[in-house]
Amino acid sequence: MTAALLKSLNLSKKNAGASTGMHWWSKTKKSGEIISYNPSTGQPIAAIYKINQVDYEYAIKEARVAFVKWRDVPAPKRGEVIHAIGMALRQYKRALGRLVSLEMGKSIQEGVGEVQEMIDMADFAVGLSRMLYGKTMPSERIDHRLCEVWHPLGIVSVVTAFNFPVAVWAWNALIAAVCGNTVIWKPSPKTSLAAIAVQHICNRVCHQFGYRGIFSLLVSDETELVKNMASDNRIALLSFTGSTEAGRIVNELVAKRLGKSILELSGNNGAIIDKGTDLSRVLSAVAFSAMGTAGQRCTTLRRLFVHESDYEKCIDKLIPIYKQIKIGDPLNKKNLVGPLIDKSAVAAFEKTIVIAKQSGGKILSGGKALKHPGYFVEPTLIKINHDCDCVQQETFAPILYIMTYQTFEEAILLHNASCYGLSSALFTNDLAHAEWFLSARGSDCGIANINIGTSGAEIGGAFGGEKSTGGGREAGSDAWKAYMRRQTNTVYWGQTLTFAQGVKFAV
Ligand code: UN1
Repeated sequence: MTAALLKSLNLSKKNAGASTGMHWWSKTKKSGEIISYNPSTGQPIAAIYKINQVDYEYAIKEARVAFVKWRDVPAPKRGEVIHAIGMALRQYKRALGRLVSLEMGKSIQEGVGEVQEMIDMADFAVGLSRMLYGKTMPSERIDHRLCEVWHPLGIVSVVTAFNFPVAVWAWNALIAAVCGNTVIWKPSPKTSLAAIAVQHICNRVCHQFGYRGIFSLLVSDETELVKNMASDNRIALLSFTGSTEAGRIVNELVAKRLGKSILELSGNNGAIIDKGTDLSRVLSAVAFSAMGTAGQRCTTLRRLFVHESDYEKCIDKLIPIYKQIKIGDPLNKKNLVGPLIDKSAVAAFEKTIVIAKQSGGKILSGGKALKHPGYFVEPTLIKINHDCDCVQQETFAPILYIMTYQTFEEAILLHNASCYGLSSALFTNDLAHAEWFLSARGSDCGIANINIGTSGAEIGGAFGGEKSTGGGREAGSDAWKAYMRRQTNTVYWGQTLTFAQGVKFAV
């Protein structure tokens, strides 16, 4: 099955790790290989040759040359290329979704859903290609026109994580390209094959339009590469998805050269169930948010606050939901939860369970790694006190801490006590509480939802979070502005020059 799948995506058993266009795939073999593993079995799927410094320089040069041409292409024409990429993604939706599922381990529904998210991004970017609006402001002087225009930045680098191997690239790359930038992608080494498949699709489409170097790919597992990118003045914007720890290093290096960055870092998302909420209506949203993608979304629900009067009832209803969840091969659509990405993720899960128990946490369901091949763990529900240290850590696994509160005000305080600020949710029928949660004294996160879970954000909104989540915004709304530079223009078309602020300067 694997061989047929790779073939349907034009992938061979051995792929070179760098491409800037249809006819240029690196021939480098000396830097060694990265093995892509199937997390459901622990078995290798394929090997990819890593890039070297020469490949890196080549990609930068190509992206620079391509940018000089691409920035002059009218944005609606750039949109046509993105439209064709969206059409190609529709054609390969099933195969690419299966590859994502095979290599990353998310359920097939979520794998295909991720490709749908790319398609949605392509559609959004095409619309945007006719809407990169600048403002015109009234000038304080006669016969002057004052306005803003938006220009592309240059080379945009996109560093993505394993958990969304292709969608997060699309959030960044398709917007960046429609804005007139060229894009160099450094995917997670754990999901290189999905990235290579996407690069093949882009290469084919760009070739049809007579372009190369708009989208490039660099496959490597060297952390030095990301540091080099962060320090490289030729990269105008670095969009980085990863841990807060790594994001801090990237941020420092980019800031040092006064470059631009977009940071989408860790999260520790919380949800509040308001007093008296109909639990049967909300618990499937809670369960999906907590264990979808095996708890490996940045938006995964990790902290659940339930009013004390409903706490035990909520636990009684959640436990059977947890016990009946089907864990197994993500390519079998009966299974809702697949494996974690690798052995170290399982070790982190187990370590957190030990710490939670030592801190007085009670395991209500799950708590163990499965004893069969692959990196499967049980979705886990833990009754715990909010002030335990482990509650404040992000463990990239399906662990949900369930905690209690007395007043709504207290629930918001506990919710906002996290150092992260990505996604949040409130389940309620109380309009005043809903508005409170969404007000300035409510949730302090980048995403705040009412009566839906923390995960499953649509691309139309800007995606990102506050505090140690990094503050970046990607995907919809006006997130495109981060991929462009704003220029303020003043044009004088009269006969008698006047100066701003009423200054008289007679010469
Ligand atoms: C992430 O959690 O890493 O909201 C990205 C969602 C997806 C994207 C999540 N649209 O779950």
